[in-house]
Amino acid sequence: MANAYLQGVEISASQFLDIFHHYDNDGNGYIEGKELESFIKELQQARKQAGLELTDKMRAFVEEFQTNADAKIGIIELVQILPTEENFLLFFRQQLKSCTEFMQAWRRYDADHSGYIEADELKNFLKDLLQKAKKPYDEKKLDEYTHTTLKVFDSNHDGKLCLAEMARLLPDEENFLLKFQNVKMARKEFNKIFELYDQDENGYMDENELDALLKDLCEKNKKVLEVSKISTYKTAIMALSDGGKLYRTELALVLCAEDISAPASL
Ligand SMILES: [Ca+2]
Ligand SMILES: [Ca+2]
Ligand SMILES: [Ca+2]
Ligand SMILES: [Ca+2]
Repeated sequence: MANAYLQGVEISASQFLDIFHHYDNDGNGYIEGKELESFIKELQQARKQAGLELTDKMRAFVEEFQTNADAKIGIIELVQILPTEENFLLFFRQQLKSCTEFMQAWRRYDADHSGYIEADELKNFLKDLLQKAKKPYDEKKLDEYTHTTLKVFDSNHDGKLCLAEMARLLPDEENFLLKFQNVKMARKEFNKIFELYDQDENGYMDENELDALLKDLCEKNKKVLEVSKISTYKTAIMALSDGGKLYRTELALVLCAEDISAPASL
């Protein structure tokens, strides 16, 4: 039982995952509304039963969210309040503070440019994070972390992470990719748009071409995207590019709803 884990003084990474999935009833990657209500209630009960006080972090969390009906918390918020044995998920947060940093990391670790972070690439990512944080680890731990991280973020269960899945590592206010999820296009339409805005027809977007595209896109989707954030969007998306050359497959990660597996140079 996931709520029995809440009594624990320390929770393992996989127990933590069970807890998250247990309370995220609808599986949308967030604990919100009724889910959050029952999480808070059961957290308080479990601590009481175990003869433990709420920790300061838990108390602050309860105070902040108990009365906030619109609140939704992601996995990183949860990992920060539960006494998890290894808070390895927090290493991501420490390294990826902005959407631009996130996109740069994506570009680096999607080594085969498949448009996905597969398990072996995720493992390299985690290895670097652990080394940067000067955390001791062995091969077994690394495999466990990789497995857990994959399970946490792989919402569609295809065994690899797409950009939108991985972007849940970002704080919400930095995660404009969530918004772009709502303006993604079918492959055919995306290709048309790409050709239209690649004005010099050299097969990639430069910063000015992307700027023109984003302006029109924001104008057309004012309810979702923010015109005032165009330069933020642009900087982050350009971080996916190959030294300022944004090819079709890279832009497709953000704007195309379908899997576009054509070679980057087409
Ligand atoms: Ca949910
Ligand atoms: Ca890959
Ligand atoms: Ca996936
Ligand atoms: Ca161009």
